Amino acid sequence: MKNGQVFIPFRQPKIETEEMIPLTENHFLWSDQRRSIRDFSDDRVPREVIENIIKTASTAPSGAHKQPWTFCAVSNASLKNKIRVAAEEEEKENYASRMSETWKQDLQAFDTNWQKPFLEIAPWLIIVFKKIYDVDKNNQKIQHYYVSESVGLACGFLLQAIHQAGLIALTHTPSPMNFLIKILQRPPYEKPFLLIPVGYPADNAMVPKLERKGLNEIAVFYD
Ligand code: IYR
Repeated sequence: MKNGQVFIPFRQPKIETEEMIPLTENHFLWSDQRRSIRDFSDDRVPREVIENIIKTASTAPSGAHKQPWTFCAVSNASLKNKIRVAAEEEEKENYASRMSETWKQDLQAFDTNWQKPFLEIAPWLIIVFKKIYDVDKNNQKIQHYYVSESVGLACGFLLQAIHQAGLIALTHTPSPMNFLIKILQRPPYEKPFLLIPVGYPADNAMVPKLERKGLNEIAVFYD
């Protein structure tokens, strides 16, 4: 016991270097297969799978272990329709006037536009909210720390868990996203962070042929 906190031993099996090198390489190769997909199939995904994926996301580290996130999982057709209509309204405005010319040019390779049919076709939408703070049973404010960093990490874990299930996702960012607070009736201390449709790829799904940056462009070693 230290400062009122119980500490328990932490042990994990040691992986030897010879095994670690192929393991990490294979994990990279498998991770490299993940793509953002816009063409979803409407095939259903069991709720239990989504529950497991969300539980995995919630294993992410967070500032002072406050776990400052709420994952709203929507499969209800009428709610998905409401979300699509509201998202398209904002995106129409974005593409028409709010986005810069450079931004629109940068997006040309992805062939995106204001239309978001995947918000209704995908069997699940996971809307991730960041909790700016929390309130306890007595309505006392609970302070949170590094909220965006923590929720960003949880979203990374979420995407990897989706990939591991053989499912696909899109990190969608309709902007502004305040309509999600209203539609999903979230409390004022929760702010929408990402809207992530989850499901199977459509049979005719296409992705742009992209290159990822090489190690020498993303890393600097000081050994
Ligand atoms: N939110 C818009 C624009 C957009 C933004 C990013 I960052 C993308 O990677 C793709 C699109 C939309 O979703 O269309």
